[in-house]
Amino acid sequence: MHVRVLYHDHCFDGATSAALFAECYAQRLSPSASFEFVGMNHGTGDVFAGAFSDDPSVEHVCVDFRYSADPRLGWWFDHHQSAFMSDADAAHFQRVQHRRHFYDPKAQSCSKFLADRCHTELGFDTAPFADLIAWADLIDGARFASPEQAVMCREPALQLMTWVEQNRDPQLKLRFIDDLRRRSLAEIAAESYVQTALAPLVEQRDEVLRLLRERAVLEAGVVTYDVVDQARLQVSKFAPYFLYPEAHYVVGLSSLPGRTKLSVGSNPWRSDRRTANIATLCGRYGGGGHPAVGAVSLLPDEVATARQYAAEIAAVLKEAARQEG
Ligand SMILES: [Mn+2]
Repeated sequence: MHVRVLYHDHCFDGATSAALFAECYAQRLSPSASFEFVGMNHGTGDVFAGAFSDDPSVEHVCVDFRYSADPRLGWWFDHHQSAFMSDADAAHFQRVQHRRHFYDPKAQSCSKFLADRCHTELGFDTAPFADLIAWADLIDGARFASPEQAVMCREPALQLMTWVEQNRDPQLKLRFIDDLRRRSLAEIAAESYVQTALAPLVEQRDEVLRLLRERAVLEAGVVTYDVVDQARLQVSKFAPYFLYPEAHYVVGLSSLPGRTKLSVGSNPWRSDRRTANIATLCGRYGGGGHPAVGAVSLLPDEVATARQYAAEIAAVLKEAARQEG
């Protein structure tokens, strides 16, 4: 049997889900199975174009990625809220009741959900992968212990999370999934293919922190920063809380390709305290997001407008922070 594994690309949970399923398949279903791995990316149009083979000897599995009504989809595991691209797809999933299609939008990670299902359904021994599964669950749920853990990413699993999100080398994607099946996270993170790629990312992170130390200001519970003059500087949404762990909210301005971005967030380590609805607040300015984090995108030449919006939003959030105490 040849198994084609479609998995969520550029994502630690996606790579881990792919490795766990392949390992389960080889151990419990077919020791002689061969595998190929195809990274899948969300987007508009038919994202499954070319993903399914007409060869009847190929078994298809899709992990940590959206549903396809294609009858060739043999196995499916997902936990994304946005798993169904249309009502027709959702209705198809409900109607077919496929015994090898598994979906739980309440699962924090696909890795843990898949491992649990493979244990129950196929008797897969997940114990050797307990560390990997626990880290995938923490990472996909963004349950970082502290801003320092989220920003510095010192633990091997978090180094590998950073690596997998930026890697674009197709051969190394396969090597990484293979490594996840047989080696510890510490062993993989120490590999030169990982450390070489991480070095420039660590430099960029330090550059962001240096700039934020100069420019980010905490006032009345709200951190504001403006790095619009730094082209394409990506500020991690956790970095402001690393500098100001007590902050209630963050309002930041940056320049990304083709847009001026106004980022608005609430402190994820103090989510119990949040009273402002950031999706609603950003919505007033043509943006959107979630109750806890959102953004407004403007054109590259609308910096003055963006600064005006940022000041207004910061004022609303300072009042919210004042009442939160
Ligand atoms: Mn996931």
